[in-house]
Parts: sequence; structure tokens; C-alpha cells
Amino acid sequence: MSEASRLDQLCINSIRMLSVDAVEKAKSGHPGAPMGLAPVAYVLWTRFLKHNPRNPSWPDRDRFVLSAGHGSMLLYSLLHLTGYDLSLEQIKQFRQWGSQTPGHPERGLTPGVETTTGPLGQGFGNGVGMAMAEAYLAARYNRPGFEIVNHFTYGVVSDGDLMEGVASEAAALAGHLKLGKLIYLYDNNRISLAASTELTFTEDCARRFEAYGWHAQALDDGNDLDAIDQALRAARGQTARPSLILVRTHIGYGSPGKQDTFEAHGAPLGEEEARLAKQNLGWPPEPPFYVPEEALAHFRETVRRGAKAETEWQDSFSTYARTFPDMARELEQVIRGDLPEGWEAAIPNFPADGKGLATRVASGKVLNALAQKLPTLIGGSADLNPSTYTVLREMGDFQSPQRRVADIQGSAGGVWSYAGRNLHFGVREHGMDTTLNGMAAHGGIIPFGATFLIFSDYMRPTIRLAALMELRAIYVFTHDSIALGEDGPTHQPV
Ligand SMILES: Cc1ncc(C[n+]2csc(CCOP(=O)(O)OP(=O)(O)O)c2C)c(N)n1
Ligand SMILES: [Mg+2]
Repeated sequence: MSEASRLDQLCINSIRMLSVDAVEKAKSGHPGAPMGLAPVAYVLWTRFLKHNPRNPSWPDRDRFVLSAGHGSMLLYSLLHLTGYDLSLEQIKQFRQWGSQTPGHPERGLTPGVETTTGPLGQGFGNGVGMAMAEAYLAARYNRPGFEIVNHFTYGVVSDGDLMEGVASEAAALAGHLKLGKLIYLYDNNRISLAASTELTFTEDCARRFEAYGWHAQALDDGNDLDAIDQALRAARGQTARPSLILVRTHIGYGSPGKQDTFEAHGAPLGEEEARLAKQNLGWPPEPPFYVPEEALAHFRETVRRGAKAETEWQDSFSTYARTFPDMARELEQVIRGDLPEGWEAAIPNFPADGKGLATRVASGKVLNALAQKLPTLIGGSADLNPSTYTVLREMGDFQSPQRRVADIQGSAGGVWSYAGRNLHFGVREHGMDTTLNGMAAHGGIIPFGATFLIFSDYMRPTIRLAALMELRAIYVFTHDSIALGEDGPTHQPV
């Protein structure tokens, strides 16, 4: 084995064994996914991901979403090893009350966690929203020679994520929108919580995603670092299609008794099996939470690289700010999440009158007035614009510039590009809401989404997550009633 690959293996096994030991100590958790995914995650995090562990809120960082939130120890290991403010002590406190390492990743609690994941499929959808946010901000703020907003959204998604319906809606939207900077790695381990996927999930995912308009690549060996590296490069080269890299992995990789079984999914390996796994992978059985110094040093190079990348971005931003001071001020403001001075004054007053104004009509006027003041207020409805009054007039459609034909019905008018501010979600309430959460979690955007109140039932899981994460997203629910007219019941939205 070459020196470089020996070091790679040390690093990869550090991820695996930190995860095994943390789950063992907590006596609960999911060791299997981190063990199988460690090589994929290692290549992504040390060779591709643009991030600065010392500043997890650098606006132009790549976003990373672990949609398979049950594999949280994978993410915590990566955060600790690459130098985020997450100590080894916190890893030892995995799943303990009050720790920064809860069972599933929680946004706002752990530095570097972009979104709360646990309900499968949601992280997938949030990532699509993040890529939409990036595309909008890039289209609005970048200028020739200044790619101030220019980052990828990466995700790790599992069998469960791809089985959930919400992911299908978000995937269809991402494919339609041609989000080329969205790259997902699929943990194709053919096992879920309770069974082999032979029992439940036998569709051809590569062809399914190709049909959505994605670029799909299948790798048959999740330990082949060169193949992973090349696939990520190819995915980044796809500028007008999101990418899915299907990686054949093995849950519980290295555990002689539990690899490829669902027992490796959701329970500690057990003292004896953990010892055997360590032995099998050439790892010292003691002490627990062992990280070889040279592996840690290699991971921690991310800190230097990240600081350098951010400094370069800062320099470029300073020149941009001198050249386009108004744009730069606006961008800084939206990234901070501040609202411009006097924005409330834009809200129209509606004097009480006998005839009254339908609330949805008033809502439409308010949205349009606010949109004039808030440059990153963007949104739309799930195919209900004529009923929800959520069109932002003459503010363009958020679409891939490559897609336009002519005279599209329902178009809002104005530009047809990623700078357009009307999002068309189609009849996809699940997809709308999970991407709203992703846009809000990305930062810089105030997204809104609309449907009839009754269909908010389809959005309950996502609204609950938005509340948990304290996201700033706007929902417009209009009410659809049956009125008794002279000629009998009529269907009358109000
Ligand atoms: C919406 C939702 N339903 C059910 C669960 C419970 N659950 C957690 S992981 C999992 C399936 C695990 O299979 P997979 O996604 O393939 O992950 P792996 O076992 O390969 O790590 C289930 C059903 C969940 N987290 N979210
Ligand atoms: Mg699986």
C-alpha cells in the first residue's frame, strides 16, 4: 500500500471507529451507515467540500446535508476531525441530554450542521432548496468577474430517503430546474432499518433519476477512493443537471458478524463485535475514541485550506464592494437577515368597507408591496396562483434560462432565469415546503409558499421542522369554502 493510501485508510478508519465507539458508549445509535460511508465522506470532505471549520457561517461555503440523519455520528466525526468547534468530549457525550451531539443532527445546536434531519426525505428536499437559494443569489448578485455566490450543495442520502415521497417531489423539481450545483451521494447499501431492500425497494434508481433530468453515475465499490473522486469531478462538471452518485456500500463495513445486516443499522455492535471489527480493520482495540495523530493532522489541514479559501473570497468581495457598492450592501444585509429600514411602510392599508376585500386579494397586494422592498423575498404556490394571488407581478419566473420556449401560460412575465422571483412548484406541496425550509436554512432568502388551507395537511411535517429550526419562511394559506348560492351549493374560494 502506498504511503498516501495508508494515510487515507487511517483517516477513514478514524471516522468509522469514532462512530463505533460513540454508539457503543451511548449504548444506542447507528454505527452501520457511518462505517459504510466513511470513504465517500472522507473524499468529499477533504478533497471537494469548500468550507472553513473555523467559520461555519461563511456565506459562500458549500452546503452539506446528511439526509440520513440517523447516521449522525458520521457527521459529528467529520466535524470533530476537520476542526469544527466540536470536541472529542462532545463525541463521548453522543446522545446525552444537553450535549451538542444529539441522536439526529439539529441545526442551531452543533456548529456545521446546516439542517435538522431525521424524518427521512426531508434533508433531500432541504438540499434542493439550498441549491435553489444559491442559484437565485448567484443570478442576482454575481457580476462578470465576480462569482461572489458560487457554491455547491452536497448531500448524503440513503435508501429511506429515496423511498420517501417527499424526495421524489423535490427531485422532480430539481431536475426540472436544472440545478447543476446539487450533488447527492446515495448510500446504496441495500439494507434499511428492518430488512433487505429486496423486500421493498427494487426500482432502478439510476434510471428513475435520469428520467427526472438528473445525471446519474453508479459506482460498484464504495471503498474505491479514485472512483469516488472521479465521480465527484464528473458531477461537478454537469452544470445543467443535478447529480446522483449511487455508491454500492456495505452497512457495518468491517464488522465480521454484522456487515450487510440490518442489525448494523440501529444498535451498537456490542463489545465483542466492536473488538472484532477493530481487529479486522487493523485498528488497536484500546483505547476507545482513538484517533492516530497523523490522521488528525491530515484532517486538520482543512482548517488552513478553509481559512485560505475564505480569505480569497473576502478579498474578491472587497473589490466587488468597491465596484458595486449598492449590490454589496444589499447582499450583506440579506445575508445578515436584516430587513431594510422602513420596510413596514410598504405594507398597504385596507380601510374597512362594507363590501370588503377578499383576504387572499389583500395578501397578494401585501406580498407584491413587500417584494418591492425585500429583494430576496421569492416564492410561489403549488399550482394555485390564480386562487392564492401569490404572483409577484413583473418579477420574472425562477427557471433555468435554458428551458424557455415561447409564451408560456401562467408565466409571471419579466425575466425567465434564476433571477426570477416567482417559483413554480407545480402540484407538489411536499416538495414546495421542504424546499422552502432549505431556502430559509441556506440563508439570504425569505421564501414563501402558498396553497389552500386544507392542503396544509400535506405540509405538516415540514412546518413542524421549520418551527423547530426557527426558520423564516412565509406560508400563504387561502381558504376554500362551499357557499350556498341561489342555485344550490357553489364552490367559492374566498
Ligand atoms: C419519515 C421517517 N420514517 C421512518 C424513520 C425511521 N427510520 C430511521 S432509519 C430508517 C430506514 C433506514 O434505512 P436506510 O435509509 O437505508 O438507512 P441505513 O439503514 O442504510 O443506514 C427508518 C425507517 C425515519 N427516520 N423517518
Ligand atoms: Mg440503506
